[in-house]
Amino acid sequence: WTRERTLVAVKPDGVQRRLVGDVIQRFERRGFKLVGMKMLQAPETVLAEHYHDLRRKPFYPALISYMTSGPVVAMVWEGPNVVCSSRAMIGHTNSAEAAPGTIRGDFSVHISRNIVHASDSVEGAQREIQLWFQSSELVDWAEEGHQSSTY
Ligand code: YYY
Ligand code: MG
Repeated sequence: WTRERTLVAVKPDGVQRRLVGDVIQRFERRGFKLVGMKMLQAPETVLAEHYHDLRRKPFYPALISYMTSGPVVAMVWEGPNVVCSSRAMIGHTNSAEAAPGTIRGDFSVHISRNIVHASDSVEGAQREIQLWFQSSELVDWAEEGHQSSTY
């Protein structure tokens, strides 16, 4: 068993629309474990690295300006299959195609204002967690044993 973690971030539109609590609640109720969280104005250097693969896309300048338009809430969640499950919970990249019940499908209609980020692979998650968090900012807390999420 290896511990799986992923990076989830509520984007500036999610913060503006007071959806931070709803996003956290969905991950908590699913049974995932919150091991890191902070609010910050995302530095352009971090975003450039975070979205490095998209740097040549036509929407890239708009994406960076959106992501710097206000604070984000970055989180690290841990649990079995958390990378894949998180992607299912946030829904399709294009909100217009996102299923009801997903975060994007419940709160967003446009790809350029899609509320939330989640890493798309285990390797990507490790890279993104290191990019957004110092290891000292991650908390390795023990579960009591009566949590539904104990694994
Ligand atoms: O991982 P995910 O956020 O679902 O999509 P990516 O393909 O990684 O793109 C990152 C980000 O870029 C997406 O959440 C919105 C934005 N974007 C866009 O504005 N227009 C596109 N055609 C594709 C992506
Ligand atoms: Mg992505």
